Amino acid sequence: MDNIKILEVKQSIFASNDEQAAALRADLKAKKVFLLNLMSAPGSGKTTTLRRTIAALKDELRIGVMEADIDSDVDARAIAGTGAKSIQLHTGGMCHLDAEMTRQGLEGLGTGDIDLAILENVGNLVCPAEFDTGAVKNAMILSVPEGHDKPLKYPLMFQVCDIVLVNKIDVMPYFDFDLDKCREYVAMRNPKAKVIPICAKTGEGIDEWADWLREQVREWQR
Ligand SMILES: Nc1nc2c(ncn2[C@@H]2O[C@H](COP(=O)(O)OP(=O)(O)OP(=O)(O)O)[C@@H](O)[C@H]2O)c(=O)[nH]1
Ligand SMILES: [Mg+2]
Repeated sequence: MDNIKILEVKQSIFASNDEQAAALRADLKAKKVFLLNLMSAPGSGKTTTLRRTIAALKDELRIGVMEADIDSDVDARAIAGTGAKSIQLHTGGMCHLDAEMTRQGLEGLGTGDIDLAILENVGNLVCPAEFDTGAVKNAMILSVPEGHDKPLKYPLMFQVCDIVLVNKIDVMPYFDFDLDKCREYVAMRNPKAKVIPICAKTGEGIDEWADWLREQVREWQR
């Protein structure tokens, strides 16, 4: 396999993050590139879901993925295995990406030949929610073993997300995970957030998620 490109991205200390995020979004709009920010706790299934998402959409959309981690290149390698363009971003120990770091990542990825750029943010339910990356939409994954009460404990993450994927529904019989309660708690934090149960392992629910994402990209490019 080809060597994976690894980029050390640096946090901005100059301008306000919100201003930089707004400028990045405007630039992406002009270029007709849709940026999705995907967040979750470590191990909830971001990379596995992205592999499924790429398989579902790669014939219709040109996709590039930025894998952000504190160290290693395992996720970018996993994405490269799908044939999609990928780059590994190292955050120098930071547990999130800000808009400037995301801009550096997009520059390293190259957006001239993609419709959909996806940022797999650092696995964490707190810091990533606090920084607007410049993404058009925010998505998060809550996996069944984490429990249905997470919207109560990490309110901001659920407030900033447009869509919540409830992953690992194949292991539902082994956990006391109440999907109705989960939907209720997500709605308490964010009545507009869409909730889709999925199983990245088997592909269940991925079509509904891919349909939603395809529609968002088309709308942005119109
Ligand atoms: N049973 C089951 N396991 C899953 C599912 N999705 C992912 N996994 C497993 O969960 C583990 C973590 O999945 P990843 O996709 O690496 O999760 P991640 O969120 O990208 O992890 P980090 O990047 O380390 O935060 C792996 O062992 C996956 O095989 C699922 O739907 N069901
Ligand atoms: Mg991952």
